[in-house]
Formats: sequence, C-alpha cells, structure tokens
Amino acid sequence: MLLLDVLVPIAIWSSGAAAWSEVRKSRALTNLASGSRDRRFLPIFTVFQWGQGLCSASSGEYGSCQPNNECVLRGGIPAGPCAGGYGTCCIFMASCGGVARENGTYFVNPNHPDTTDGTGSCQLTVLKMHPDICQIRLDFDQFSINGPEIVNHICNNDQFLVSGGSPAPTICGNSNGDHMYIDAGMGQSNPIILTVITSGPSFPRSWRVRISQIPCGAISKAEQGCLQYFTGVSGRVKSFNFDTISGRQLSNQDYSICIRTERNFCSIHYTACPDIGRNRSRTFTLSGNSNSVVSSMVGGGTQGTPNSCTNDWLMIPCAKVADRLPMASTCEDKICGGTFNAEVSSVERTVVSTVRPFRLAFHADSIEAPIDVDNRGFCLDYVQQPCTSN
Ligand SMILES: [Ca+2]
Repeated sequence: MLLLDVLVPIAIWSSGAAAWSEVRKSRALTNLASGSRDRRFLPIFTVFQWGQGLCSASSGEYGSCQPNNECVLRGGIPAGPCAGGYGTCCIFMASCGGVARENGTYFVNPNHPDTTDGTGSCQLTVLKMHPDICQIRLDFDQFSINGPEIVNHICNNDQFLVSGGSPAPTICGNSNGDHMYIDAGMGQSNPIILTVITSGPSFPRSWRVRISQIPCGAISKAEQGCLQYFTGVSGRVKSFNFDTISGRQLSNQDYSICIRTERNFCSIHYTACPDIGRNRSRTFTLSGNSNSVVSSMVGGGTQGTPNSCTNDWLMIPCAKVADRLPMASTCEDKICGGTFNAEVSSVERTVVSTVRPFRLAFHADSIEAPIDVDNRGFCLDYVQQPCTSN
C-alpha cells in the first residue's frame, strides 16, 4: 500500500504537506528510538514512506522529499530543501549505460542540461523497483534529436527505441510533452531498455525523459493496449514529431491512443488543432502533397480506390460529422488526406464518435514519396460529450 503512496499525483503534494509532516514526526521518533544503525536495515517500504511527497527542483525536475543522507545512499541528487528544510528534494537521473530502478528517474542526454552532438548508442536499463510494477510511463519532458529523412520520413539518422516491453514505435525529431506507456509484464520480468541511437549529421540533441513505474493495481494505470493514455474531459492528442512548420509525420507507426471515458460522458468530439497564422491549416496532413489543398479521405477501400485510406490513416471508430442535422446514417472508421473531416471534403469539420472506450489508432506505412509530400501528422483537440437522456 505504501508503494502506491509514492505514485500519487503531484497535485496531492500541496495538500499532503501536513500529512508528510506527521510522517516526519513519527519517523523522527522512531529514529531516536532505534538509532541510525537499524535504519540501514529498514525494509524498503519504510524508506518510501519518507518519499510520499513529490517536490520539484529549480531545474524543473520532480523528485521526492526525503532525508538528505537517504537520497545520497540511494544514488539520488539532493536538489534543495523541502518540507520546511527537514528533507531534501531527491532527484534521480541516469544517462548512457545507466540503470533506472527508482520511480521518477530521468533519462537524460550526456552533458545534460547542455546538448550533446556525439554519435553512437546511448542505452538505459529500466528495472522494476518491485515485482508488482506492471507499466512504465515515459514522459518526454524535453526531447529533441535529429528528425526523419525527408523523402519517406523514416527515422534513420537518430532513433529512440524501447525494447523489452510491449511494442512501441521508433520515434525521432521533436516530441516535447509527449508520453508513452510500456507494458512491463507481470512479476520480475526482463528489464525494459531505452536506447537513443545518434548518427549522421551534426545536431544539438537533448532529452529528459521521466520514467514512472506504475503498480499493477494503480488507478493511474493505462488501459490495455494503449501506447498513449489521456484522462480528463478535454485535451489534445498529436502524433510524434508533430509541428505544423518543421515537423514531419513519422513513418512506420502503428499504435493506439486511449482516452479514459469520464463518468457520465457518452461520446467524444475531435477537432483539428488551430494552426495559428496560416490561412490553410496543416494540423491534419496524413496523405497527399501538403503544400497544396488536399481534401479529407475516408474509409479503407482497396489499393488505388480514390479518396480512401490505404497507406496512412487515423482510425476513429464510427466517425461522423458532429453537427450535421440530421446525423448521417453511415459512418467511417479511417480518416486520412489533408483535411480533417469524417466525409470527403476540403472543409474541416468537428467529428464525433460514440464508440466506447474512446480510442484512436494511428497507422503510417514506410512510404511517403512521391504521393505524400511534407505531411505533418495530426493534432486534434478532443472534448467528451455528456450523456443525454434520450
Ligand atoms: Ca503520409
């Protein structure tokens, strides 16, 4: 149970300060009674009790508040006082060749926080801190490596790879703020390996990826089969390396994005993100030449069927235009092209899906040129819609 305390959302820390203070007092009494010799032999869960408060360092990393000497003993970096000076905000960081065995360890580039420009392979081994860890969440706080090549958008200069867990797409380029969930299996399974391969042209690379270890019974655990998992009534989903100006849709992608169905919400609306300062949005450009107007394309069809999605697509179960009255009697599962709409059109529309749980699947094959040019990928804002009585 104490293991879960380490993983409580950050928001609880502010209200948890008083609780931590109570723990601190009781621990201080225990320490007085038992002496420092015994403390070295306390079971690991007792140590975690100190760390139930999350804290943040001035450099932006999150850590756990714990006694300075325990932080150092566990290989952490004391990053400043917390809990009224009683503890230190303990940050865990690892880079090439390192091992991450603490919840919240950051995988950073060599020279962090400066950039690195070497070529080679940088590997981090993630070990479960407890057999009851089922998932690993990677938060790309900061992530910038060389992007894909410009013809077929394949990550063959730099690559970020995850191995040892559930399949994850190879990514490259910029993915600040993105995340991934990796299934780590049950029990003491094999480690998960994170690898950044850097090769080719000189580039100022930098990354800071936070690794959270999620217990099998945690409410924060993602639903099965979801590479990305979002909670909340509204939010934004986007493909990796998305940027309307310089991003390129990555090839060889195949994964699911899940959105937790919030209580009393029955359907979901998706709208292409705004593309500020442009008269033609590029926030949904999966196929065609994105340097000119490309209509939406829908449905699977067979190879060569006009206006259908046979190479790259976003799957939205039974998607319909949201504000058409009366509502269309048919729906589509795949959308691609250069305009976001559940019908073939060159005008963007909001799309609705009533299939629960709310899920999207993104597929991109290994070919872009010559048909697909300068595709950016997708960025969609979603808003869950309340259930109505009728
Ligand atoms: Ca494409």
